[in-house]
Amino acid sequence: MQEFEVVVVGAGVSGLYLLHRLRQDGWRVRVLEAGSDIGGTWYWNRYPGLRCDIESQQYSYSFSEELQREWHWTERYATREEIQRYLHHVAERFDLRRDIEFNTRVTRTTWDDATGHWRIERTPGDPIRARVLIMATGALSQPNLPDIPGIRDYRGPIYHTAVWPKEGVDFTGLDVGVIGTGSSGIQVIPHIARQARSLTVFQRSANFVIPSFNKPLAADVEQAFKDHHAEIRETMRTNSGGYLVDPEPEPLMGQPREKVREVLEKHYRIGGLAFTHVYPDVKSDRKANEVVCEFMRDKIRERVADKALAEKLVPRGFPFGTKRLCVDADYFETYNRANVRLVDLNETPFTRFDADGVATTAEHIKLDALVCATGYDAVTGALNAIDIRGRGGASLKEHWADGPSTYLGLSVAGFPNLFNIIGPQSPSILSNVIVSIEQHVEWVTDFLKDARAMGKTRIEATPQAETAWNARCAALVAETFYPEAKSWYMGANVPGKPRVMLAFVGGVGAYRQICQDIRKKGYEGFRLET
Ligand code: N01
Repeated sequence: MQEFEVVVVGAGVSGLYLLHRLRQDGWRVRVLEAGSDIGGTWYWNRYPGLRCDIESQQYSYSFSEELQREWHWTERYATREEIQRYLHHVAERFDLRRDIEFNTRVTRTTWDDATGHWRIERTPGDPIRARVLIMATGALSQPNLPDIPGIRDYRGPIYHTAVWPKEGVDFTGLDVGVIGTGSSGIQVIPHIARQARSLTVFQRSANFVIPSFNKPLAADVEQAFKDHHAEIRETMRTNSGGYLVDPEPEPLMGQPREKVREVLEKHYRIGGLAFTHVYPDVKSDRKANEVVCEFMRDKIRERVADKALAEKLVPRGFPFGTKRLCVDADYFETYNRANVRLVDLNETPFTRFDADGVATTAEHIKLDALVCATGYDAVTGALNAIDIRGRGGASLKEHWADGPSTYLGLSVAGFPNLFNIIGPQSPSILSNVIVSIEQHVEWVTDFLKDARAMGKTRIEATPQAETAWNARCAALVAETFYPEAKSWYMGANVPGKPRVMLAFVGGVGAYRQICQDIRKKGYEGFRLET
C-alpha cells in the first residue's frame, strides 16, 4: 500500500497552505482533492454575482511577505474569479500542484491502532496509508438540499449555488425560482433577475443585509495595506473576528438617539461586515441590539418601493448579529423590478413540487428552472460525509450524534493523529476564515514538528480535555444571543441536525492565546506516545 507521512484531504485555502508548510518541514505529503482543480469552496461555487464578503486584501494569506507584496487585488471585494486567480498564483509560486491528486474523493478513513496508521480509502484508486491525517475539507462545502415534497418529480433543471455548473447557466427568457435568501441568495438574485423573464424568490427568513459599496481598490489604499501589513495582520490575528473593524469607544446605550443614528449611518455608508462591530454593547444589551435592528429595518424600507413588500423583507425574531450579516449589491432594489416577486413561505408554505413547478398553499407557480441557494450542512457536514473510524472502529459521525465534541476544534479523543482544520468548536465560521486557517495550519504543523523532535509518533486529545473544551464552548455561547436564532451557526438549517453552536464564540484572538498557552505547557490535554 502506498504510504505517506501526512495525507491532507482538500486542496482549498487550508489544504494549499498545509501542503506548503508540511513540505517545508520535510514531511512526505499527499493532498487528495475531489475537484479537478484547487480552490475548495471557490472551486465549486461559481454562481453569478459571487464575491467574498471580506475585503480582498484581508482575505489573503499573510504567511509570505513576498506574496503579499507582489499580489495586486483590483477591487475592494474580490470576485470568485479573482480569488481563483490568486490561489492559482499561490499554487504556481510554491509549486504545490505536484503533490495534489485531483478528482479523488476520500470515502472512508480507518485508524489502525496496531501499526499507528490511517488507512485512507478513495475513489478512484486503491487505499493509501499515512501516519497523520489532516482534514482540510472546509466549513462550507457540503451543500444543503431542500427536502420539499415532490421535488424529485420536478422536470426542470435544479441548480445549487454551492455546486454551480462550470459552463454557467443562461436564464434568458425563463421563469426562474430561487429558494433561499442568505449570503448566496442575495448575491445571485440580482443577476438572475436581470436575465430571466420572471424571477420568484421563495423566502423562509428575511435577513439583515448591508451594501458592500464595492469599488476598484485605490492605489493608495493598496499601498497603505502593504506598507503597514505587519501591524494590520497583527490586529487581525488578535481581535475578535479576524478582520478590520472600527468600533465606537462608548456603548450605544446612554448616547443621544440622534448621535446614535448619525454614527450608525456613518458606518453603514462604509458598508460590509465591520458594521456588526460598531457598538460594543450590541452583542450583550438587548435594547442596544434592537436599536441596530430597527436602523437596519429602516434601510430596507428606504430601498424597497412597495411598502407592504418591504415589510416582508424586514427581518424579525432574532437579534442582530446572531445570523451572518449579508453583504449585497442591489439586492433590495431588485424587488423594485417588474419581473421579480417574493413568496413569503411563512404566509404561504410550499405544498408540493410537480413536473412543471411548485405549489404553495395559495397558488401554483410554473418554473423553467429552480435555483437552491439553500446553503450548507456547515462545518460538520463535510467531515460526516466521510466514514471516519477511530480507535476500535468508533465512528466520528456517531461520536457527534448530539453535536460536535472536540478539543480545540482540532482534535477528538479516540481519533489519534487526526486534525480538523477550522473544525467545529473553533472560531472559523465567525471569523475571517483565512486568519483562522493560517492559525490552525501553523499550530498543527508546529505540533507535528515538536512531536517529531520529542520522538513521539502518536498524538491524541484526552477525553478529559475534550469534555472541558465542550463545557468551555457551551459556557461562552450561553452568554450570547446566538442560541436565539434559527441559524446555520446553530445547525438549525438542516432538518435533524443537533441544535448546537458550531463555533467557539470567544474570538480569534482569545482562541489563538489559548492554543499558544497549550503549546507552552507541552501540549496540555494531549497524550503523546512513541
Ligand atoms: O446559506 P444560508 P448561504 N426551504 O444557510 C433558506 C458564506 N457565504 O449559502 O434562514 C426554504 O445562509 C434559508 O432559510 P433560513 C457566509 O458565511 C459567503 O447563503 O434557514 N428555504 C436561507 O435563507 C454565509 O453565511 C459569501 O430560514 C430554505 C437560505 O436558504 C454562508 O456561506 C457568499 C430551505 C440559506 O442561507 C452560507 O450562505 C455566500 C428550505 N428547505 C456564502 N433550506 C460571501 O463571501 C434553506 N433555506 C459573499
